[in-house]
Amino acid sequence: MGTLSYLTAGESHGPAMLAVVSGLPAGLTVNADSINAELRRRQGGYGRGGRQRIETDTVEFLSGTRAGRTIASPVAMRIVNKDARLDDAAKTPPVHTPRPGHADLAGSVKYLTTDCRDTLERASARETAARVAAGALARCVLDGLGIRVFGFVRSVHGAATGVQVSEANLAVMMAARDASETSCPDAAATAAQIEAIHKAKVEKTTVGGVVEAHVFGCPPGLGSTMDWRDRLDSRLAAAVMGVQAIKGVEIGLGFGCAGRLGHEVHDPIAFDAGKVDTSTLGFVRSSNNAGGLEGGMTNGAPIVVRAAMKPISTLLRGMPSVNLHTKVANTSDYERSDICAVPAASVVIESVVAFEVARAVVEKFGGDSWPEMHDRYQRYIKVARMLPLSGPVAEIA
Ligand code: EPS
Repeated sequence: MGTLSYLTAGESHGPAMLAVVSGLPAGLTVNADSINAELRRRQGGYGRGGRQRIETDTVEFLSGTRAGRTIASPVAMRIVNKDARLDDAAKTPPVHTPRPGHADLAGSVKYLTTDCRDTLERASARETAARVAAGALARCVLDGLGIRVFGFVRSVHGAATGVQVSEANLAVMMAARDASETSCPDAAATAAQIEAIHKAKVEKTTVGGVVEAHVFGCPPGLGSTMDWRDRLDSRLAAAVMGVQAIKGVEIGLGFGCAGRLGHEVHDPIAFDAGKVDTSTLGFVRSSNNAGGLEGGMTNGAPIVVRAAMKPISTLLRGMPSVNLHTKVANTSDYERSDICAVPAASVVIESVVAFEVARAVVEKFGGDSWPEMHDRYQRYIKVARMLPLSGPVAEIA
């Protein structure tokens, strides 16, 4: 068995979005309802355009499961696009004036065409529906080990919340986030964010923001420091940066580390015998500036990932651009779009982070079936708590 991985396929106005997840162990209970709940969350949020009133994203399993459980083969999932019209030239006309900020110009030159639609249909953030399905499926592994992932909106166009999310207040934060139209667990910040989005709409422009994901319950040692490709922080950064419209990624204190002294940045280590049953295995920290990752590996503290989303590049007011046929200055084309998709991005970030953590779990513990993987996880925790070891691991465990 190799690694956990996934592939997505589908165009925004093609027949469907697809995700194929390979590398899951056999015997894992999969729940379409929990995947659909995440898909619903991704479709929501103040500032979304008319498309979300057309679509009702739900997942169909096409392979890899039997009677609600994985059978180790690749799991193919389909999300049907109700607004499918890609081959109808009248309904999806060519786009000749690229939108600054979108994939239109670079993609058209790259693929030697003047019709930006060939690229924009795949570049569209509609594709993130498939990524959320993949992440929600991978979460079945995390759920089985008590690892919880929580994503939320930190700010929209500067309207920010200062809330501190912790394992202790997670249920309260989750309820507050789910009650917020901007997925922000702070009612006052939500109101300011709604106002910022509304103002952008009136001004025929768009707004971006900052999203955050926290992962609670990871055992120490997920990821690796031995090869840069296996560092969990590098994989998380790549996965998050790979989401449409993301322009910056931070782990923990992130860019804030650069201006501080060493003793102000690094999280002091202490041992608390009363906390050996937690994910820290007793190695407690008074701060978490590292964002739960040291040397590319989890250290038992919560993982904290933050990302900056640029404002959506489809603007009702248009932007200065050039017609690719005539090379004459033109205002960029406008198609129905969103004013703000930061709340949706918080669900996407949560999903891609969950997938990378699940991948690290599968790589560390391995096993062809879920009972085998779970057993290996428990043995590892048991042995790690016994450090220093007094004999070969096989005898101890
Ligand atoms: C998008 C344009 C809009 C967004 C879309 C991303 O689609 P449409 O042109 O059909 O209105 O709504 O996002 C989604 C459809 C989605 O489900 O997130 C773009 O150009 O990136």
